[in-house]
Amino acid sequence: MTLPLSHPALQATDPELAALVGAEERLQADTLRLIPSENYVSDAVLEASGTVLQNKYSEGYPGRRYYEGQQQIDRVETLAVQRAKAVFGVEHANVQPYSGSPANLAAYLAFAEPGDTVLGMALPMGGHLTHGWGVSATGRWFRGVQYGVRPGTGLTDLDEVRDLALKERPKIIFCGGTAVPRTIDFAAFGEIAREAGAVLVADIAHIAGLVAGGAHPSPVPHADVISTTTHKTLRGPRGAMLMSRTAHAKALDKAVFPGLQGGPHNHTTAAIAVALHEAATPAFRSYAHAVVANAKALADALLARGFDLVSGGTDNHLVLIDLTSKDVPGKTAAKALDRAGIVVNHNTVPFDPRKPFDPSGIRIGTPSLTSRGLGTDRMPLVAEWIDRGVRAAGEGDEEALATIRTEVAELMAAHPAPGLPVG
Ligand code: DSN
Repeated sequence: MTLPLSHPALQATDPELAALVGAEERLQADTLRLIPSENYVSDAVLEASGTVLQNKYSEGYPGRRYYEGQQQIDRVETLAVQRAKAVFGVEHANVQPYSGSPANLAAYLAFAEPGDTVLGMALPMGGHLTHGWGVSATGRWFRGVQYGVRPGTGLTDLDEVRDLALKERPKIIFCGGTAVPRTIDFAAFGEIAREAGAVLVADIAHIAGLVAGGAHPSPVPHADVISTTTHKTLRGPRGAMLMSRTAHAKALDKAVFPGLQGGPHNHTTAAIAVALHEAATPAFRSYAHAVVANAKALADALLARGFDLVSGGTDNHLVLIDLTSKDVPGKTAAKALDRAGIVVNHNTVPFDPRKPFDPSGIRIGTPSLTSRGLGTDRMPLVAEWIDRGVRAAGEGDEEALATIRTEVAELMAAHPAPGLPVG
């Protein structure tokens, strides 16, 4: 294996680990990565997250720390906060949450007491574990009430949301999720939350980059709180942010620190600042729109090949394929596609008769392939590979999968990924 020259110290100190990193770089370079929550960060984001900012402890907030020596750290965090406020048009931003789940937990800590009712989309319908789903601490320590989608259309049932909100009077309503292929109606959720006297938390983790780039409507001014990770369509490091109006700033900040976390990960804060700097550029705007155009083109090409898509298509970066009519379970398809160099995840579909660990669907998305410069003209080919891969999965045809893998690697070689030292 050729190790990348950019990790000489790692190679000298720990060749075993360096080899694993090198192999992962190769894998990310050679494969068609369709997991909608993944992406490729830029070289600048990667560099920022590997700096000496790693060495600092800085519990507290800029100007109010429990440690000295914060001259530069305060500036870094202030820069990230200012950029988040500008990119998303919000009054307040907290860039310290370690990731999406702690960010959402902070919202609970700020606005609810244990045992209180919260309303969120059910996980099998496309929601997130931390929106009150039973196996999560949020579903064990709070009373999670869940809404879903309409059986016929696969679209969020806003009538059900309103009925549940008025009946259950939740302290918090979550909108957003992990498998929502359509535009989230933040205005409607905002109205329901106001009517029910609940705090609306818009979890935009999946679509943050689309919101930043103007390719999805913004939750501002409808949501009281906006929660997001920074590493999905936003193309930043693994981290998260909470944003709100000034009125909620104190409660959220207190919930993040000292409520839930200790020292912020300053190297991540720096990389978030860089990602937000990139997200403010016209190039990122084009990227966000290209992600959506690619997803629509891919959905159309899959429909043309007889695939069933939850909600019939997509408005964003994500496509949820129901493989029931293909008679291939989601996990079998996902594993076969992986062997063909196409990386997806198995996923439940709404009203799935199968078990979550071996569900009926696969979830795909276009953030990563768009970061590599693939355009709508390539989506019919991607759909063809998925079609051939799923068929091969059903027939146990390993040769067909190996052929696709060669074709995928060839196309990927022509589209080098940002942040990777190998082409
Ligand atoms: N697990 C993430 C996703 O893949 O959507 C959400 O937390």
